[in-house]
Amino acid sequence: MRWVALSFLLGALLIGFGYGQQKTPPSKPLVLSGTVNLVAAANGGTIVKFTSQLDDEHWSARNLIDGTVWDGREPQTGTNGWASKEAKFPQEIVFAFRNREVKLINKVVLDPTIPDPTYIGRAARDFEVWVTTDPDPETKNWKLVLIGTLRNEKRRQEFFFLPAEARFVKLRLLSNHGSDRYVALGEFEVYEATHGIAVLDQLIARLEQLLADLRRYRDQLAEQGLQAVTTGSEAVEQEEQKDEQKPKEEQKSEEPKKQ
Ligand SMILES: [Ca+2]
Repeated sequence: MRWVALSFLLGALLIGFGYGQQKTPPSKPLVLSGTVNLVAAANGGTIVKFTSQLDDEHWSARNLIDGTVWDGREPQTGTNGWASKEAKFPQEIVFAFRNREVKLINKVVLDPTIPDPTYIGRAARDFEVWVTTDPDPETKNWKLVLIGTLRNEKRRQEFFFLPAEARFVKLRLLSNHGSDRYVALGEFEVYEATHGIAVLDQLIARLEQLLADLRRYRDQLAEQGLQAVTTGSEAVEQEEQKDEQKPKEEQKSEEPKKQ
């Protein structure tokens, strides 16, 4: 099992480096993302402003960063999400990190999971992500970092972009999946770009361990191979001895026929 896991790890690493898919470019950059959702309310994230919300209770913009989505179970633990007042576009929501710090970010996750069935078409579809480092959220100095389209599916959908510094992140929704009532979204997440050198250090450490394991595996195989060869040659010798005896027996059995 250990070597199965090792082979899997090796394969995963090679694919990670792009060896496994040379013709099609990797969907994720080598620069990795952190695992802490910077805009989650639990992590100090806040909603700075928004263009509209359907109400301040069930469909509040706060629901975008509360760490839950509707799970369809009873009792329900997730919230509905956010919904706009009307199906008018664009709709914008501006987010900030803890203490309005500037962070280098490269990934967002949008989860269009809401109580409404997908065929009604209320979930968000086309969107843009804009950032600014300006201390004033009313600034006009925004930079576009991502243009994306969400599938009409109730699941988390990840989007990567080139690392960009941000004090505020603006989610700009351009359409839904057809409803003329409103546009809705279950959760919005933002992740920090992990420092490139730290990522490479981690990869080197993992590769060194992997190489050590592979050397041990090679030695083990060589040892087993040697045993197999030795055992094999003994078996061959026995077969050869049998073959040597066989013709004599055949000759013996053929002899009476000739008489
Ligand atoms: Ca939510």
